[in-house]
Amino acid sequence: MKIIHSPRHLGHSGHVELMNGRVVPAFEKPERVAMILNAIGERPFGTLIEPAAHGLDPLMKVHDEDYVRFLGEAWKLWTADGRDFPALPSFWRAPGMRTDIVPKTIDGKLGHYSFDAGCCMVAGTWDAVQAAADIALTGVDLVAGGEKSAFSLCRPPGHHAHAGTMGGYCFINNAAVAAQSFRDRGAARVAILDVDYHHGNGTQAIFYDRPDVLVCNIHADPLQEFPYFLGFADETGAGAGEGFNANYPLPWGTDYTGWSAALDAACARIEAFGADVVVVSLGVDTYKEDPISQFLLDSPDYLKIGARIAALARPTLFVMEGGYAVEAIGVNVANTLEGFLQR
Ligand code: OKP
Ligand code: ZN
Repeated sequence: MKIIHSPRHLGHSGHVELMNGRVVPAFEKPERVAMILNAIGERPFGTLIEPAAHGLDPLMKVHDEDYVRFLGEAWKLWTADGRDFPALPSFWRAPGMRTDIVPKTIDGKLGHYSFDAGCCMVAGTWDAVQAAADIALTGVDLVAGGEKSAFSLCRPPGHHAHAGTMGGYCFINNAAVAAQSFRDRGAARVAILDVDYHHGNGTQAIFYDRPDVLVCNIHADPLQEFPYFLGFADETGAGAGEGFNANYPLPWGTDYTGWSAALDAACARIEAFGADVVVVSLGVDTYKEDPISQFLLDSPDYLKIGARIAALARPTLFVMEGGYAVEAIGVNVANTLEGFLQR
């Protein structure tokens, strides 16, 4: 299996987030990728390759043009105001306020284009974000070109990003960009299987009214967990997309027994859909020691997850999302890929 990676993610570092009301170093940090590369390097299945540049057009097929432009200029606008520290949004709309206004100044724009304070920006953020999208698109090149599978080692992650909104550490929705690219290269039916601990609200929203991309999400119940305001079981799609979105919310404390029942249900859904290709939003923050999560999966469970996904017997692109237990993230990702390849 080819693993697509770029050192350009290293530019997205030194950023912060809000945790329990305090500013803390971001959990979504460069060490995550280093640990994954270490673990993969110790096993025989991976060939590391660099992404090819694909430009911004494939991003704008799932994102708004003005949003992509904003991401590209945000750091310049922030520093033009004399600030030499990381940029963080802290103002948002409430229901009832104007939605038809895009503020002219950077603080207003940061609020307009985000839904939380989870997307801190530094000088290298935009370059890292573009590299991650190229990593996803290079994975599509490989799988659309006939490889059975590939692993796009994206960082930052993407599944919380909406068409015009960043949030939850995510700027560009790498999995959505990949799914759209598969469609554009002739796949009639694309399934996205999101196994990250958090609901992939952005991915759901992007494809919500479309019948050509089935989105299945297994995640912590939003009544208890981020992103709180989307990801419930009664969200099944809209219009032509009715029936093509499936959510499997699970309570805090879910172990592999409960989690794998949802995986089986999601896989049955993907089989019934007749997916030509599967994009896996691979988060391993379901791990029992994850510092921001409340599920109880253990490292050997990821071998079984990989094997179950392989049993779908479809071309498969793994796209990296979350996982914050740095000491175990590598083993958990490598186990998933190994379980997939051994089946
Ligand atoms: C991104 B991905 C802690 C509060 C939660 C958002 C979590 C984003 C997870 N500061 N912040 O789905 O792994
Ligand atoms: Zn997550």
